[in-house]
Amino acid sequence: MHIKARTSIYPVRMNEDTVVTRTSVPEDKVNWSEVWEDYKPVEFTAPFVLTATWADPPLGTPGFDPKWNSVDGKVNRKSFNGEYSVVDGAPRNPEGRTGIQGRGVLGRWGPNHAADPIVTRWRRNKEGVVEINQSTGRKILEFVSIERKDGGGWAIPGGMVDPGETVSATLKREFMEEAMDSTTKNEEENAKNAKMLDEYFLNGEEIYKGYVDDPRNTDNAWMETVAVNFHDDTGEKVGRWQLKAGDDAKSLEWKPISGMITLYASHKDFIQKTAEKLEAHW
Ligand code: RP5
Repeated sequence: MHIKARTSIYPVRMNEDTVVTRTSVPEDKVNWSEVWEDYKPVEFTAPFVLTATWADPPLGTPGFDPKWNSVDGKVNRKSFNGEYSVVDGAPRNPEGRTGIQGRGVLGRWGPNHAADPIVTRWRRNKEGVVEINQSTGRKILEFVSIERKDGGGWAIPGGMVDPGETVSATLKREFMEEAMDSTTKNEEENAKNAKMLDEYFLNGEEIYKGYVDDPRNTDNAWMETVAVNFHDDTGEKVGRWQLKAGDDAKSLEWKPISGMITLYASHKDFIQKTAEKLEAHW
C-alpha cells in the first residue's frame, strides 16, 4: 500500500528547478515501530504551499491551533484509518515512513481529503454489442480516465474536498471540472450538465475509503479518499454524454479496464475493486 509514497524523487513539478530526494526507506523500516535512530529525512514544504490560501500555515504559527484527529471547524483532520499519532507537534503518516518530512506539495498537515468518481460503462462494438474478453469470458468495462496535467499520468478524475464541502458535492464538482470542462463553459451549459449529473450521481456505490498511496505523501501529510462507482449499465446515460477534459486534466478517455492498466497513486486498486464488484474482465 505504501510504495509510490517512497519513490526516491519527490514530485515537485510545480517548480521544476527543485529536486527533492527522499531518504530511501527499506521495506523493513517503513513501520514507525521499527527503531531507526539515524532516520533524519530532508524537510521540504514547497514554497507555493507556504503562501497558498488553501493551505495550512507552518506549525507553530501564532493563532494556528489545529485540532488533530477531529473535524476542526470546516477542515476534516480525521483519518479514515483511525487515530494517527502526533509527535513533536506534527501528525505522523499512519502507513509509516516516506523518507521526507514537512508537507511537500500538500496543503494540510495530516490527512488531505479527496473524492474519486469512478464512472463506468460496458465496452461495446460499433453495433452496440458488449465486448467479451476471450480468455476470461467476461464483459469488458471502461471508465472515464483523465491524464493529469502535473505529469502523474492517467487517473480517475478526482480532487480535493474543499473546507466544509460534502464528499458527494466534491465527486460532482470534480467530475464537472475535469471531465465536463465546467471551468470554461457558460452558466447555462453548466446548469444543464449539473442537473444531468445530479440525477446520474444519485446511485453510487462506495468502492474504497481510506489512505491513498500517493507520490506526494510525506511523513506528516498524506492523501485519503472516498472512491465511488457510478455505473451506466445500458450505456444510454453518461455513456453517451459529450465529455471533455478540463481544469487539471489535459486529456480524457473511456479507458478499457484490465489488470494491465497503469494508473496514478492507488487508482489501479480502486479500479480492480470496481471490476470485481461488476464481475467484469480484469
Ligand atoms: C489522489 O489524489 C486521490 O485519489 C485523488 O484522485 C487525487 C486528488 O488530488 P488532486 O487531483 O486534486 O491533485 O491521491
